[in-house]
Amino acid sequence: MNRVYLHEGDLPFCLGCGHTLIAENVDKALQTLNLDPLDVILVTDIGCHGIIDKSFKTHTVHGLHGRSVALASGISLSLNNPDKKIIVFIGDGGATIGLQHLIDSAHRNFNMTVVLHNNMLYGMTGGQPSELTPLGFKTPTLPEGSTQKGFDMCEVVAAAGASYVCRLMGIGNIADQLAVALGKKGFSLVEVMELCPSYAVKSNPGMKLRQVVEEAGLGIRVYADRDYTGYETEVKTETPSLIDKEKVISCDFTSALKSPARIMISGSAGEGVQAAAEFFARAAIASGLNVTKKGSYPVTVGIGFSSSDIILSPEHILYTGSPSPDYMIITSQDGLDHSLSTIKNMQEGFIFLDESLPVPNTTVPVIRLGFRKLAGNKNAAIFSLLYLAIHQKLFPAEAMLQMLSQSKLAGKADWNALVTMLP
Ligand SMILES: Cc1ncc(C[n+]2csc(CCOP(=O)(O)OP(=O)(O)O)c2C)c(N)n1
Ligand code: SF4
Repeated sequence: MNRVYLHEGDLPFCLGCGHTLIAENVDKALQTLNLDPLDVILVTDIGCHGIIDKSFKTHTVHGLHGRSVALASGISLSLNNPDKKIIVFIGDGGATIGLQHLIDSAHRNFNMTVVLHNNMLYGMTGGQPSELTPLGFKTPTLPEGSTQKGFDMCEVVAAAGASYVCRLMGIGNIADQLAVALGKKGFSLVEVMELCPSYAVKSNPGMKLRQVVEEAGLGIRVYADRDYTGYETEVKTETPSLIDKEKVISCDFTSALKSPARIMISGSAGEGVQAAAEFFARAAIASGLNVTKKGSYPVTVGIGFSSSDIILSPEHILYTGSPSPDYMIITSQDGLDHSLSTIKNMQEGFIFLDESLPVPNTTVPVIRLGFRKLAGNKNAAIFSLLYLAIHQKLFPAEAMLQMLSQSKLAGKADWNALVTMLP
């Protein structure tokens, strides 16, 4: 059978990995259901099974380890559309790390099919045991074999209230059984038993999958097949969009910027760095530019550094990373300490450094300015970005002054006067 939902070419798994059989059979099962690839949302998480994303032509969403069911629950609830098929790929490691998500989602009967890739160990990290590793099963980190019985995920999920639950052997053609689960309404789970040739087979020479499954007492059968009666939870259909609450920024200004400018500002927590970056980003948008802005600060938000990466571009921004900025602004010692490794990697660009700080070791030009002295500690970040906009001709100062005049920062400083103090 030709592939429809999977791209042509090799799949990313080791030779003989059960994940390949599952991916190929999911493709076949979807062909039976004849779904448009863009009506299918595949949600995966960390683990070997999750690296399949790029091979599927469907929508794909990749989450943290063990959280694919949680993500899929959100997608299922927000779409609330039975014509969209949500498929979750999860490993035995992820399924046990995120067990509560599975139980809750099955309990509420959210629309999705979970395909549990049970190779009985953590494949991606080198073969550690999971909570589904059977008694006596050896792994590279447990060469003496597991001393405890893995639990039966089908029993757990069936007991939680799923519409449909079954366990399959990951051998041969399993497309028809997968199609049955994929065709069910509500929460369905298919646990596919498989082996990881790289870690399980090496640790258990001569092992046969059927024998392992049988000795573990895991039934190859349907555990639940219930009529779907709807979500076991209230679904809000009239949830207002959070985006609608955002004020639309009108483009009242223009920018002469011809190519992307990557900016990093680093200062201290509590000195308005994030707010300054936000004003700067909004002013750039008001000048017709595309903008991305990211913030970085310790979890203890009131102490230590606070920094922001901003990209301005006349073109769409397809990559939001900014490993080496064109302009680095440093307004405090915390900011300097945090930025030293970035400064070390800067081969070109400019560093604008508050004059109170020592000059770091760098080949890049360093321009020392009195941001803190002229504007005060709390306004140094905004002042420095205002300076940058004007002196590097990124966009008109008026755009930022307008943003400031409309904010609660309007009366905090005489921004127009500060502009004239710039060297
Ligand atoms: C919360 C969390 N814990 C641990 C890890 C480290 N980690 C990455 S992959 C992995 C094992 C994946 O095993 P499994 O989910 O069974 O998938 P497989 O690789 O076997 O397909 C672990 C423990 C992580 N990324 N996130
Ligand atoms: S390490 Fe194991 S689970 Fe991962 S791709 Fe290779 S065979 Fe598959």
